[in-house]
Amino acid sequence: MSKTIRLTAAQALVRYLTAQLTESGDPFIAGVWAIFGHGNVAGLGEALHASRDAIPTWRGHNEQTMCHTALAYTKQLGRSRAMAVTSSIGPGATNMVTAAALAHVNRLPLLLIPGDVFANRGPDPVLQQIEDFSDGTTSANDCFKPVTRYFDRITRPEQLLTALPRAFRTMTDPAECGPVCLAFCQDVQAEAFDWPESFFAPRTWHLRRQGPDAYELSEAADAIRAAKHPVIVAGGGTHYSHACAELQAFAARHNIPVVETQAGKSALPWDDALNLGPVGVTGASSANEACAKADLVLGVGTRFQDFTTGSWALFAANPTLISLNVAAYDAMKHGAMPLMADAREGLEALTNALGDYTAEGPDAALKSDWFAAVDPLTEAPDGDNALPTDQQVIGAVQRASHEDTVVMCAAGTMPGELHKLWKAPRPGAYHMEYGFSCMGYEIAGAMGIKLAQPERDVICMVGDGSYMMANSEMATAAMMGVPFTVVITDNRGYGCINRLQMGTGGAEFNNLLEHTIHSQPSNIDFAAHAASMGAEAVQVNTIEELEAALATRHKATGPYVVVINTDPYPSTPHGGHWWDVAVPETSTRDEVAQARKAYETARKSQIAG
Ligand SMILES: Cc1ncc(C[n+]2csc(CCOP(=O)(O)OP(=O)(O)O)c2C)c(N)n1
Ligand SMILES: [Mg+2]
Repeated sequence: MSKTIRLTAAQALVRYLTAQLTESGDPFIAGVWAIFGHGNVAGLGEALHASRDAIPTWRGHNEQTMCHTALAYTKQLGRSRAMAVTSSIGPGATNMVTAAALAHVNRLPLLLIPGDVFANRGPDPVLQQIEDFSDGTTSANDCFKPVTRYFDRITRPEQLLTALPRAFRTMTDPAECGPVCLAFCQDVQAEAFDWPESFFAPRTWHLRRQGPDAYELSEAADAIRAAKHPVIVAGGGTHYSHACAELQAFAARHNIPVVETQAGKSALPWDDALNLGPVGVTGASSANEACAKADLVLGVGTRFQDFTTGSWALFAANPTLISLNVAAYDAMKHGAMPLMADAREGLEALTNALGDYTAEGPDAALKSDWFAAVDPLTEAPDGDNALPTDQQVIGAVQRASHEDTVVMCAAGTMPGELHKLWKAPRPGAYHMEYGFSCMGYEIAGAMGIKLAQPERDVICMVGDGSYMMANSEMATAAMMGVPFTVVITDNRGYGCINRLQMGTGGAEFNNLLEHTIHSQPSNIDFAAHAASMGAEAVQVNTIEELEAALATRHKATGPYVVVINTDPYPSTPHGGHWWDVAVPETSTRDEVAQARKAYETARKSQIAG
């Protein structure tokens, strides 16, 4: 008989977490974000307290945003480490469902441990229990099933012997990576069991690097050799595979231009001659023109989401499409020739197979024309009294940035504008959550990035709308002394959606605060609000004042917030590509009828799946 140790299920779970290591010897789970309630305070809470020297427990203010912090942390580290988040049952648990979906879309590891109802059903219905009239096994946590890669409900302690290794396998498997949910029945957390000691032996999780299949490799190499104007679309998988240097070398050796998705941006430095910039709906003319002419598109670690492909109207008619991706699902998308492999392994094998093949390379004028068109938009205005634009704000932040700056955002005007305009000097300098584009990721996410890379200068760009949706982790960052900069662009509403509404023929309605039903005009003092949570905060009125405020940001010991009012109407008119947003087929508005006509014409250029 192997030796056993008597622990509660919660104590066993925590002990197991501390024994799961990365290849560099760090615990894979860096810590646990926790908001306690009756569903986790007695069981898991006791276990986390007892192990507080081995694994930190942090207290946030909202279950969803605690997950955002955890997700930004792992995204910034290229998935090499992760965090866990625990909640009570009911609302605490369902608060995490949005974040689980965010993790699922972005293929990010996250260990969710919501409390669950009593397995023994003694007190049924326990406070916050959903009662399904026809299914006794349903609980609120079933909401996690479609948005996690692994779901389990722990109704007996010994189920952890299989559930925990499965959870870690999922979080560390490059192809299947995503959120896992161990819904932990609250009575079971407190039950004792005699665990084999071997279960808690330290285990190193190797991040598998899958090589390509010989047949797929030779097919892909033949297709590339036959191409004159190939283009590489660099996606987020390039970063997750830590393959940016290999991609740069591959592009250079074969003289193939690279365009970048939102998740892929910063794979190559912005000033590498082969980096033609951002691709797609929020892309540069340089990148999009190269794609329109490309006879072959090689996707590297991309999901080919609609912003990347211009809703599949961007690429030349029927280009050869190769998808180098670690997940078969993505490698086979949209009729692509699959090259299923880890990005780094795949590029290495491909370069060996291609030998001295070189493409014709990009037309250098594409890039210089692009910057000539957009650089003036980011310059400081000279002396006029107009409201600053978001583009001018980006210019000021860019001028204040350096090699170690990470600019981050998730939703609103800024993602599109930053994708077009931000000049990222090195991998990881641009952190955009655009898989779910989740308003409310920003402030909690900025904290996660700073926790992941304390040596970096983190700048969070956030609109007033996203700030209002979720800002309370600012107080956590102030309390924990996590310094980062927040630039709030206050255009008094949902500027980007207002423009989209106008672009689809709609009346300005219910987006800017002035176009809403109200009796008092909204007038939020964001600087005072942030200051009340312990941030250092300042309101500025001009780009010059913004630059002066940014220059002192390094002195702050916690969040440093700069608020600036901006004009909700201008966006960068250059570059970009059509995006499929369905316009009503019939309407009493002439503008809608006009927009519908343009929409029908544009749809004709979509490549069928
Ligand atoms: C959670 C969530 N709800 C709704 C949306 C849809 N949406 C995208 S951007 C946006 C408005 C963002 O407003 P703000 O942050 O002020 O940015 P602005 O465009 O005004 O600069 C909305 C409602 C979303 N992406 N996420
Ligand atoms: Mg706004």
